[in-house]
Amino acid sequence: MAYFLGLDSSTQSLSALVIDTTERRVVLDEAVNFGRDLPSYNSPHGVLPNADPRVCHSDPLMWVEALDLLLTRVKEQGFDWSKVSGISGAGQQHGSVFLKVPVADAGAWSAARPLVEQLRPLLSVATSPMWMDSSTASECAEIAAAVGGRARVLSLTGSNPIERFTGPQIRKVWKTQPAAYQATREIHLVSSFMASLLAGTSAAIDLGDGAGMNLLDLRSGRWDHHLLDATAPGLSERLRPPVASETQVGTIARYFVERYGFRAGTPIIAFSGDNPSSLVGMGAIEPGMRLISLGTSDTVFAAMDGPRTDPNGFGHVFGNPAGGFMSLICFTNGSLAREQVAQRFGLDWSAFASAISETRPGNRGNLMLPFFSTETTPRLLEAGVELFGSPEFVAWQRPAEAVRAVLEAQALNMRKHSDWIGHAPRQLVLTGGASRNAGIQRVIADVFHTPVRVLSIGNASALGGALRAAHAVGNLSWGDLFEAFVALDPNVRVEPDASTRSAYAALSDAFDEKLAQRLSRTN
Ligand code: XUL
Repeated sequence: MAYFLGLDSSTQSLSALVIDTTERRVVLDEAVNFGRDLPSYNSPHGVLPNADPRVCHSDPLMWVEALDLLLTRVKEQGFDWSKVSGISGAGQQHGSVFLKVPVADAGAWSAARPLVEQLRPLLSVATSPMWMDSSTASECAEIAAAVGGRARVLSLTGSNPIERFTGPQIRKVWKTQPAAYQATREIHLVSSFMASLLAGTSAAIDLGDGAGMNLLDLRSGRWDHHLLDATAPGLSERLRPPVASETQVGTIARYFVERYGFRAGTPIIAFSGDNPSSLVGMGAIEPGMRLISLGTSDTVFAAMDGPRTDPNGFGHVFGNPAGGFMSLICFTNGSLAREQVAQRFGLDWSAFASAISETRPGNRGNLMLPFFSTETTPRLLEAGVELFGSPEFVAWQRPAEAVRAVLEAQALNMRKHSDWIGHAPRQLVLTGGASRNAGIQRVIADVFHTPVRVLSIGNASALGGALRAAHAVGNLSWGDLFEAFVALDPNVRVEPDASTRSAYAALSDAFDEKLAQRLSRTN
């Protein structure tokens, strides 16, 4: 029997998934929801409220407390943590944690006190900027100017300077909290921070997640010194060199052995970003599959042969944890936008799905620009929802049409901005909470004119962590692991309806026109 644990510290929850590679089955799938289970952090969706809608931070102590809570809860259910032979995992991308003492110097955690108490004094910056933040436009411009322009940053790092990326966020900390930056000796991504907690030592950032910082030279796999210098003084001393994703970054800290019964010496493999981890969890490490993750953010991604960049400048190149690269386009207005529409009309998710069968593809021309928050694709630094069409629709009096409108606009926006990835995909594979919603599956299949499938296991990011641990520690081949754990759900096979083509061609033109008007007005 061999058990491998994958953790996923995402925007709204921390989840744990354990696979048994001998019996070829998932033996544990459990999560802590930050809003519900840790209400004292005042972050119902994992993000702290802020008067400025562009500023999105989270309390890193919430992530620490969630780890203890999750491990305790699972232990109380009778699960035997000593069976786990290797651990890896993932974190929401781009978020940063600033420490005044490196974990390597402080990580001999005492098992007598909760981890959160031991972490609190180590933080040099109280709150962590996270991926929903869009407050660093001037820092992006400054970094670009210092290294010779945006195109230079794009060709080196695979992404334009992007507001939510870690480099511009670090620069903002340096500018706005100089004393705190001076006191900082170690900067982590959420992924390397979680790995460091478990290992009780400073875990390096992996190439998958490190590529989301505007600091990594994609081709050499090293931090680029011009970018480090352009971002903040002394940054190279505060970041460990990045490592390949299969690197062992430590073994489990005594704290977890004594408190939860983990086996001493259990290897910890570098954590990665949630999207790179999902690429593994969806069995898509070779080019050819097109994936859509419907979570707090919606993302479209695929493994790619070489680091090819988005000509429109919205997409990214990240490291593929199995080697090579992946493309990714992130849409900030994902599940929270869908939730806003559902809440407005008091709809549950099944009513949300039924709304699709009650309305017609193309929505009789009714159209929404669904930017409930600022958006990264396309880049919109002002939030704002706009409705166009019949007076009743525009007055929010048509619940079913509003549901269709948000889903159609999201799908049109995804299609429009993911064309550059390459050949038309044979099928789209969905993951994430919303991927099980039949209405969403139907709209995506029709808008992309492509068959839609979903995976049997919903949490691709945590599964990716478990598979990476099994590959690195258990020496199991990707092929065997994917055969055992990555299966398309045989019951979901949504074929596109050819009769919707003309309706969507018209709606797509209208969407392009309204979006162009909006962009020229606001940017
Ligand atoms: C990707 C991105 C989001 C977060 C969500 O670039 O910003 O998908 O990783 O957790």
